[in-house]
Amino acid sequence: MTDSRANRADATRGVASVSRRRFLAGAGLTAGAIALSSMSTSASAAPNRTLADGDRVPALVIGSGYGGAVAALRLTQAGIPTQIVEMGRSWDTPGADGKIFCGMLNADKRSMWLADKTDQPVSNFMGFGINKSIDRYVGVLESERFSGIKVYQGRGVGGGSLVNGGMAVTPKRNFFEEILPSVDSNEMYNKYFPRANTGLGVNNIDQAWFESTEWYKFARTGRKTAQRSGFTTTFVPNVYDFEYMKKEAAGQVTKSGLGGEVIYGNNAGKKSLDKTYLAQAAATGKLTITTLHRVTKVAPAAGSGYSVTMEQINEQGGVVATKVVTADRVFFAAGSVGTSKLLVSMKAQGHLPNLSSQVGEGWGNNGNIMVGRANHMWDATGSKQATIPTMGIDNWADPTAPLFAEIAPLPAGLETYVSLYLAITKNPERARFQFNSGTGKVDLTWAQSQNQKGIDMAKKVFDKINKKEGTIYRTDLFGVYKTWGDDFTYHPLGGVLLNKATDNFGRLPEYPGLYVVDGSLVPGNVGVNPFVTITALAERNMEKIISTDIQ
Ligand code: FAE
Repeated sequence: MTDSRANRADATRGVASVSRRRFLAGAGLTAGAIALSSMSTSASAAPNRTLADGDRVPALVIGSGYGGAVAALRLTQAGIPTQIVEMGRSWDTPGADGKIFCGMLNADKRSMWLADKTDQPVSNFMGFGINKSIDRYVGVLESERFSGIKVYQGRGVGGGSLVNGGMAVTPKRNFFEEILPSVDSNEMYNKYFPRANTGLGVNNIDQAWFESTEWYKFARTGRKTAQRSGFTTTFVPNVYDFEYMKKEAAGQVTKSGLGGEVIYGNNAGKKSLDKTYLAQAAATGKLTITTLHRVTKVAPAAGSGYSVTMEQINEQGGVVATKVVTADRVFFAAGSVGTSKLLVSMKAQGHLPNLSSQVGEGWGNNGNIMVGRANHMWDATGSKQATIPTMGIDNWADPTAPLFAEIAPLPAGLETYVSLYLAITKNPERARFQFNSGTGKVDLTWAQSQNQKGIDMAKKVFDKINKKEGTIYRTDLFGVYKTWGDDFTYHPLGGVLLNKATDNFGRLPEYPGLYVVDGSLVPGNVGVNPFVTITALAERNMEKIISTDIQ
C-alpha cells in the first residue's frame, strides 16, 4: 500500500484531533423548521431545524447521495451533530395523483430538474421523439449538459439512489486493485464491501421466479442470445426488494418496479438511501437535512473552520435567500460532477487556492455506451417488463472487447422486440473539469469522440450477437439513424481522485477539516455499476477519519 500524501495527512490529523471538543460544542444551533420528511417517524428526536444564516455547526455534508449518506451515518453514530445540505427536495409528499414520483410513461414536472422537457436517454421510437414538455420544477433527475456529454444525476434527499436502477455490483477485485492501488484490497473485500452491501440492503432475485415470470422475459431473451454467441451472463444483485416485486406480480401490492417506475423515482420497493443509511442516521437524533439549498462557496472562515455559502431556492429554482454558515468540518458529497465543480471553481477563484493541481483531473464516464438490437419476432421481449435490471453480460476478461453490459428493460407497455443494453466498457479515455473565467462556470473537457473506444468494444460484442442471430441494431432509439447511445453517462466518476487530489482517505490535506467522500474519488471507471464501490470507499474513509481526526 502506498500513500504518497501521508505526510500532509499526518498534519491534518494533528489539527483535527484537537477539535473534537469544539466539534461537539458547535452543536448548539439556531432554530427553524425543516422537512426531514422522509425520515420523520424515525427522526422525531432530530434537531428539526433548517440552517439559518450565521449558524455554526460541527459537521456539514454537501449532498445526500451515497458518499453523503455514509458520512452522515458514521458521524452521527460517533455522536457528532451533522447537517446535510441538499440542493434537491425531500421526496416524501404525494402530488395530486397521490404518488410521490411520476412514472416513465406519464412523466410530469416531478421527472426532471429545472427543465422544460423530459430528456430520456432513449429519446426516440420508430421515427418519433418521445420526450415531452413539462413545467419547470425541482424534479428528481437532472441531465446536466456539458459540451461533449450529458451527465444524468439524481436530485433530492438520497441523490442517485432515488433514480437509479438499484444494480448493486461489487467490482472485480483485480480491476479494483488496478484502479486504486493505494487502497488495501483485503480490507475492502473482507470488511468494507460486505459492510456496504449490508447497509444498502442488497438482495438477489429468486432465480426460479426469474425463469418463470413474464416480467423478465426481456432478460431471458437477452441472456439466450448472448449465450448463443458464447458470451457469459450473470445474475446481478440489486437494492430493489425482490420479495416486494413478487407480490407486485401477484397483484397483492401497488406496482412500482412492475409499474413503469425507475428513472423518475420508485414509489415503492426500492431501498433508496432515505430508507437505509439516511433513515439510520436520522434515528440517532443527530441529523438535520436542509433541502432546496445549493452550496456555492466554501472558504476558510476567520478564526477557524470554513464558511459555507448556500443559496436557498424555491421549487422553480429561483434563489430566495443566501446564507453563510460556518462549519468546523465540511464533507464534499455533491457527486463526481458537483464536488469537482465546486472544488475547481473554489481553487480558480482563490477561495481555496492551495488545493492540489490534481483537483478536476481524471474524470471518466465509466465507459457507458447504450445500444439496442432488433430481435426476430420469435424472440419476443415481452409487453410487460420489470424496470429493474437483474442480468448482465460479462465479457470483462476479453482484452479485445472488455465490457460488462446490463440487459436493460424497455418498459414501453407494448411488445418492441428490442434488446436494450447499457454497456460499461473499459474505455481508458479521461477528461478534466476546468474553470471558465468568461462564463464563471466549470467546463468538462470530454469530447463525444472519446466514446469511440467504448463503441468499438461494444460493437465487437453486439456485432457478434447480431451475426449469429441474423439480427440488426435498432437505429431509431437514440435519434434518427443513430445506433449508439454515446452522448450521455449514468455513471460519472472521478474529478478529485483518491490519493492524488486528496490523501489516501479523502482528506484535502491543504485544508484540514475538508474531506471528499463521493464518486469523485473513483478514477473514471470501475468496470461495473458504481454505487457499491462509492459506498464501500466512503465506509473505509469515514472509519479512518472518525478514528484519527475526530475521536
Ligand atoms: P450522488 O448520488 O449523485 O449524490 C450527490 C448529491 O449532492 C445529490 O443529491 C445532489 O442533488 C447533491 N448536490 C450536488 N451539488 C450540490 C450542491 N452544490 N449543494 C447541495 N447539494 C448538492 O453522488 N449506479 C449503480 O451502481 N447501479 C445502478 O443501477 C445505477 N443506475 C443508475 C441509473 C440512473 C438513471 C442514474 C442517473 C445513475 C445510476 N447509477 C447506478 C449511478 C449512481 O446512482 C451514482 O454513481 C451515485 O448516485 C453517485 O453517488 P455519489 O454519492 O457520488
